[in-house]
Amino acid sequence: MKKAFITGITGQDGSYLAELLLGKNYEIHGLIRRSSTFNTDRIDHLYKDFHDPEARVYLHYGDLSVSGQLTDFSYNIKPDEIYHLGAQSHVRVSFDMPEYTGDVTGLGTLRILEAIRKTGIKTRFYQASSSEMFGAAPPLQNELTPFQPRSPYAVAKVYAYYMVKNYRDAYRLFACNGILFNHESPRRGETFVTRKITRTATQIKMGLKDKLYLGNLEAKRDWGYAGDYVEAMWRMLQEDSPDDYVIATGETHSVREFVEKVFTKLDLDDKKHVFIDARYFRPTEVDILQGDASKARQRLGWRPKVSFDQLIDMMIEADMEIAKKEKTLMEAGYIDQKNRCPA
Ligand code: NAP
Ligand code: F7E
Repeated sequence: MKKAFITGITGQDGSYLAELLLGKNYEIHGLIRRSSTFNTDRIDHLYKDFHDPEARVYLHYGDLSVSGQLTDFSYNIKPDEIYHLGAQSHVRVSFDMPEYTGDVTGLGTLRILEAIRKTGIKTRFYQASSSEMFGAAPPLQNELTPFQPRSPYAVAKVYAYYMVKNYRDAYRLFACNGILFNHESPRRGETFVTRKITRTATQIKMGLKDKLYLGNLEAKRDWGYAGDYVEAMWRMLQEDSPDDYVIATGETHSVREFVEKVFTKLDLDDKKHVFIDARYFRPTEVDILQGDASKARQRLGWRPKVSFDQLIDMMIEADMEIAKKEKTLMEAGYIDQKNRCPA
C-alpha cells in the first residue's frame, strides 16, 4: 500500500485528491490546522476513527509556518508521495496579508523541501503552482511563458516554483510543479468568485437573499473542474522523471459571462440582483488567463472531462440543495438570515 502525505487536505483540492488516492488504495496522512470550529467538513465522509481496522486516513495537527514539525512528519511517515496543497490561497486576501502569505505560501514550500532533503527520505513531491504566476502575460500561457506576477500570492507562488526547480536540480529530488489554472467545484471556498455567484444566486432563487455584490466583472479566467485537476497531480508523480506541467481547459470566460449563465439557468434577472462593490477590486488585477495544456495532454494523457456548462450545472445543483435546507431551517426558526464577512 502506497503512503501519501497531503498538506491542505481540508481544502477543495485536498478533499478530491484524498478521494482519488483512497480509490487507488493509498494510506493517506494529512496535515490539518487547529481551529476553534470544525474545519474538516470536506473530508468527514472519508474519515474513520483510527481504532477502526478500515481506517486509511490519518490527520496530524501542524502548520506550514513550523519547519521542525514538517521534518518530523516526513521522517515518521516516510510517504512515497507528498502533495503540497496547503497555502493562503486567496489572491485578494494576499494584498491584506502579504507577509503571512509569503511565509505560508512561499516559505511553507521551502520548509517541506528542506524536510525531505534533511531526512533523506525517498519521496515524490508535488507543488501546487498556479496560473496566477503568469499574471500580466498574454494568453495562451504555457510552460515556456515568462511569469509576470501581479499579487503577493502570485509572487509567493513564483518563489515556491523556483525553489522546487532548484531542489530538483541541486539535490535530485523527484519534484514537480503543476501549474494549475482556476478549478472549481461544489466544494470551492465561498469567497472565490464562482462559488460566491452560485451560492448567492441560489439563495436569491429561494428568497433568502436579494443582492449579490461583486468586483471586476471583466476579468477572464480558464475555469475547470477540481475533480479533473487532482487526477493530473497524481499522474505527474507516476512519470519516470519529474517535470513541470500546465493544467488548463484552453477556454476563457469573463466573470460577467459566468454571472449571466448562472442567473439565466436559474431564470433570474441578474440586472435586478447584481451590484458592484469597490471592496472586491484588487490593487492589481490579472485580466486574462487561458492555458495551453498540450504538454500534459501529450505526456500525461490528461484532458479535462467536465465542460464549463457542466461545471456550472454541478455547482448550481449542489448549492440549490444547501439553499433549500437553509430555507427549511429558517422557516423553523433554527437559523437567521446568513450574513458573511466580505472577502
Ligand atoms: P483552499 O481550498 O484554500 O485550501 C487551502 C488549504 O491549505 C486548506 O486545507 C487550509 O487549511 C490549508 N492551509 C492554509 N494555511 C495553512 C497553514 N498555515 N498551515 C497548514 N495548512 C494551511 O485551496 P485549493 O483551492 O484547494 O487549492 C489547493 C492549492 O492549489 C493551494 O496551494 C492553491 O494556492 C493552489 N492552487 C489553487 C487553484 C484553484 O483554482 N483552486 C489553482 C492553482 C493553484 P484550512 O482548511 O484550515 O483553512
Ligand atoms: O477571482 C474577480 C477577481 O478569487 C477570479 C485561487 O484559487 O485561482 C484563484 O485565484 C476573478 C478575479 O480567483 C469578485 O477580481 C470579481 O479577477 O475566484 P477568484 P483568482 O483570484 O483567479 C488561482 C489560479 C489561484 O491559484 C488562487 O489560489 O474574479 N472577481 N468579483 C471577484 N473575485 C472574488 N473572489 N470575489 C468577488 O466578489
